[in-house]
Amino acid sequence: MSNRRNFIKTSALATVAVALNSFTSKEEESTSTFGKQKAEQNGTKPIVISTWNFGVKANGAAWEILKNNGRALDAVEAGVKIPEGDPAERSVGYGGRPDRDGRVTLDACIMDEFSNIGSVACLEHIKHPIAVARAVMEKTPHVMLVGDGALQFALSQGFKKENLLVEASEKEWKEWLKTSQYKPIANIENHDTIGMIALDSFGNLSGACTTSGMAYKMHGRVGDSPIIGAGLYVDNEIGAATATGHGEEVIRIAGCHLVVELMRQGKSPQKACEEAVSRIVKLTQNRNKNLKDIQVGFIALNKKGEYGAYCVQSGFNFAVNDTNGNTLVDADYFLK
Ligand code: SD4
Repeated sequence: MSNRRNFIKTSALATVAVALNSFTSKEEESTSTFGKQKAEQNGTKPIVISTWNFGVKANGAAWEILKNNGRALDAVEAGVKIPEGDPAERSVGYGGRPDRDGRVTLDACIMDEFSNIGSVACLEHIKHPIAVARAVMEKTPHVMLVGDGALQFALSQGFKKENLLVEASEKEWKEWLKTSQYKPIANIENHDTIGMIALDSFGNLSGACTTSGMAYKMHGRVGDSPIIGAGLYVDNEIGAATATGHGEEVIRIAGCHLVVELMRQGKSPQKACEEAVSRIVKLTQNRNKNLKDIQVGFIALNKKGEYGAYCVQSGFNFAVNDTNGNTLVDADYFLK
């Protein structure tokens, strides 16, 4: 009996080992494919765009990689890690506002030029959820891990368990508990999700998106940001898009996939973002909801390095870094 148990245990371990080996070779394969593309560097001018004010600093980190002929995937990961690691940024990573139970739960996803994808949702105690999302992409046969499972995986990969609730966020949360009024506010202080999309000098696109989500959300609530197709989408033949704002509305229209598909149909990044926002406007009106209570912003980039952005109401901005420098731009909006 015990022999049989040992056999089962050993063969289960052997299966895991084989599976892990096959992931490693998948990863190596994609790296070497990229290596081939490196040899075929095509003179594309790199560009990176990202959401909100903190996009400027984040773009700076991404640009360091892009300008040295690095890969867009590495650039977007390095870029979004800047606000993730900054405790003064209170809506992403370390320092993010907690849910209504006082728990900081993080959502993130990443997508590369080969359509490899990785995502984590409702992840606690890990400062850089984007790096865990990348590990999900590169080291597991899955595309998404959530909650405790995501944390266990992160710890197994050597990520450090940390307290992410900073004093200022805890103080605000305790104030909020006095009324416990739940009205998700996005866009009020220019500091929400960071979504970043980039085109490298090999003509390849990648994207990353990371957030602590809506402050004081229900525990376990997941928004659009870790959902491939909603908060982020990349198609290396066409373009990339990422979103910020009320995640429920972005998920409802599978927002970023829609933006990329509109670009596939020939729309410019600007027109594609406008049409996705008009879809949200229409569905909000059909459902008799007040548009004034909603903010969603999209940014998009195509294969030629053209970009665009659009949102429901004023207040959304994004940062663009290319060979001309790094600038913050106010996005055009629907509710005038
Ligand atoms: C979410 N989209 O969790 C995120 C939050 C955000 O501007 O971007 N707020 O729904």
